[in-house]
Amino acid sequence: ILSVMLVACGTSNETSQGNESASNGEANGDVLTIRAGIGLNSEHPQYKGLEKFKELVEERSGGQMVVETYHSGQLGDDRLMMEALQLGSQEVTVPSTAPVANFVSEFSVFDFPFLFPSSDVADEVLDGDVGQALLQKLEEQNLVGLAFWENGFRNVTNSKRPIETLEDFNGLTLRTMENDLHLEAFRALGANPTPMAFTELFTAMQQGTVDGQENPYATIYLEGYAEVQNHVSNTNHIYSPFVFMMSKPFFDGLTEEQQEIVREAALEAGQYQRELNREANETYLSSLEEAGMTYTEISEVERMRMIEAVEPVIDKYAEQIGTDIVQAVYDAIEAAQ
Ligand code: KDG
Repeated sequence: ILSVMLVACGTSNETSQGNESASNGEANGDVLTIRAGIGLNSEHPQYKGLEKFKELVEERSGGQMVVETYHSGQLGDDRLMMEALQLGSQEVTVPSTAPVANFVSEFSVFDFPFLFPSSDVADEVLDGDVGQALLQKLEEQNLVGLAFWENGFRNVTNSKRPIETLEDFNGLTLRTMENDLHLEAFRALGANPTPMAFTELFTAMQQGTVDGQENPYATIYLEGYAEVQNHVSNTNHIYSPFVFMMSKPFFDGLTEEQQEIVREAALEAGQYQRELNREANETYLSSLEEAGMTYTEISEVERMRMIEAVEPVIDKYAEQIGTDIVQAVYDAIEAAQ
């Protein structure tokens, strides 16, 4: 009877963990499984970063911690995964800062339109004091912010017309992330924005529920949006950071050594992810043109008009967030240049 029970036990263990390295882990039941889920697909640098995190954690913990990676919203959309982290039913997710602002409103500051002049400046600000102070705030929400990764500069695509001037936004139905600042910024530009989870976006464009969307070139290309979108412009309107976060109930249960391993791995995998991501965002604009999309450049004059159009929205949110944090971000940007 005992051997039957042991066999049964072994089997159920293996299926519940569903992961090759998990079943190779220690037999004493001490193996900790980290389920890490993202919305983007397995071709995206974000997923390559997650694979790097897995490699580092498994190697450095000697198999005591195993990482299962999930892409394409297999575990849910950004909001759902963050809620799962709060409850302790999922361990890691890497959302854009925009949906994070629904949990800690100050995160909206990083999504101010036309804020960061370059990725390098963004790195310095996010990895510096202000960025780290905001990661700390996640603890109030039962989340642990371990590192900033990169989504990148966002660009508008649509199926109706080239966007060249401010007026070209008029009446376009654009999907935005679920974030009020994004929504109001696109209203200020004249578009008709509608918030939606990333997991629903492709179908919405395919069925014509929305005319367009905005994302970095890597996402636009790798998610196959060229199949359902005709035009892309270098609006570069918002720089999107990713937040690598862990469930606080899970993190608190780790030994100090294990906490150090996941923290270091999140940072190192983040360096790797940022590099891959920058290459991808540079490469894929020409791939989009090859895939048949028309590319339109925004002139400096038009960009200035867009910047002016969103200014009242920025002022409103700066006041809401608190001028001290916003000023600290502006100062850090200036110091980084
Ligand atoms: O994995 C991250 C995605 O879920 C999402 O944050 C990507 O930029 C994104 C979007 O437009 O929703």
